Amino acid sequence: MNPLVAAAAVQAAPGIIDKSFSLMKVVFLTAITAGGGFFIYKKIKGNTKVTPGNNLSKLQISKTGLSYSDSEYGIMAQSLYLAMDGPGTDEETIFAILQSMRNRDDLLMLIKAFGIRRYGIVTSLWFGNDLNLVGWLNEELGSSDKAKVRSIFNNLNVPF
Ligand SMILES: [Ca+2]
Repeated sequence: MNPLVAAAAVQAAPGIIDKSFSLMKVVFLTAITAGGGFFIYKKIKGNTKVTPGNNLSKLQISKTGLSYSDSEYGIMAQSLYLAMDGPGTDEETIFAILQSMRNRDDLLMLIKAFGIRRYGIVTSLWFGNDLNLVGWLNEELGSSDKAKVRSIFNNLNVPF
């Protein structure tokens, strides 16, 4: 059940239990049920794809050709996170950042700076999966945008 529908149903029902507590409980249980189902689905579906960032500590990056500073990769990674976390997707920001990657090492640094972040259903704080940048992009983007990202990655000799 949609949490909002559940909340409305609880609010409409007369009860001896404190309504706000009851409402919180229903929303929480709905979230657990939905989150649990999603988690199990993801576990069954699996993530067998080998992408850079699956093993961040082994990512070989030559620092000599980098176009940006460490903190700039950090800021860009955080901007990507904010463009994807929560409802909706800010595709414009995602592509602006990805297109500013000039070489393979730039993109690998961005992937490393993004690291592994919890991807949730509603926000990153809710139940979800730990994913790298490639995993996040795959969750957030539609098929035509994924194709665009794939060509950016592949042009820089990075699998997607
Ligand atoms: Ca989102």
